[in-house]
Amino acid sequence: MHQNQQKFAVLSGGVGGAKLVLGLAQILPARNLQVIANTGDDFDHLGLPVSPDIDTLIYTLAGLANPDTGWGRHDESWNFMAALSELGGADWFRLGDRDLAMHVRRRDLLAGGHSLSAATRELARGLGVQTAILPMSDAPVRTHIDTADGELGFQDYFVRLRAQPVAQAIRYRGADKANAATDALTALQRPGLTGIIISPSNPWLSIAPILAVTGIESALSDCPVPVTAVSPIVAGKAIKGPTAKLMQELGITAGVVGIAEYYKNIIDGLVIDTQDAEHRTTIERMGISVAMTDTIMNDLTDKTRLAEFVAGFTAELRAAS
Ligand code: FO1
Repeated sequence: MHQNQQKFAVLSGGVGGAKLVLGLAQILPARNLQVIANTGDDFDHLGLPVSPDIDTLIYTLAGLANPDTGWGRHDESWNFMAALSELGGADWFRLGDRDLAMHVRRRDLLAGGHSLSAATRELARGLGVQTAILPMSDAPVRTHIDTADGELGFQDYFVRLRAQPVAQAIRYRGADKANAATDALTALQRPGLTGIIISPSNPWLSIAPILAVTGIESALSDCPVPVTAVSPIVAGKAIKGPTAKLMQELGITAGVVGIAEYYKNIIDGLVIDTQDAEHRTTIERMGISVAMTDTIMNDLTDKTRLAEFVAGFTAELRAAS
């Protein structure tokens, strides 16, 4: 099937996931790409509703993302943070002057009665983003980390404490009471869908919260189309910094086999890097189809190429099903 008839729903969280979404946005018309965003990283900070993974998707697709950090904007200034710091305010979570507008406007929209889905639609539209960015739920879900120092909110743990505390467990607070957002569920049940793609986000931090939301995992298993995941880990590493430490502390085997183990009841296909060719048979024995390519995304060409590869592989699985 020609690329521009292909339709995909994508699950994405974090910086890594947004890279593949940008690649997919290069090859698919906006109406054929719908992204279900993790909201487990969300938190209220300085009285503002911050939704990092939604904003990373909006900024990335708007061409505004900070290329070095992956979060926040590249055209940023920091006067607000400097002034807040002078006043003894919390400056551990860096809110740029332009980024601040995003959180203030989201708070206005939510206070005005908009759902998170509707507010996100409004914010994305304001920045010229055509692709649908769909929060996994309009109810609050919060990723918490159990540590020896007690239970911490994700941003407290990950940013304020620089992921130093030793992690004992990850919890997705509120997920069992949260229903999948209507738009997100509709995207997973869309007629004519070629497949569902799970972006190369960290499964335990960025995809698990989405799957924990009531209705999402069953929508994936009920869907008649293939589900393809892209491994965020290459040769046991490639996840930068604290996340690798967190996985280790949780006793989660890093590497593509750990990824396959985690997803094995949910996915039909897994895209791994050629550097992990030795693990192909082990993963295929789990009943997962494996495709291999260079999965490292440094520039837009890489992102577009990987998007074409993943879309093509998923279309093949669809044709074979
Ligand atoms: N990550 C940091 O490591 N330090 C920060 O100061 C920081 C600020 C920030 C502000 C807005 C936003 O949308 C994201 C921000 N992030 C920051 C990233 C955030 O912690 C995300 O949750 C991670 O990128 C994981 O998805």
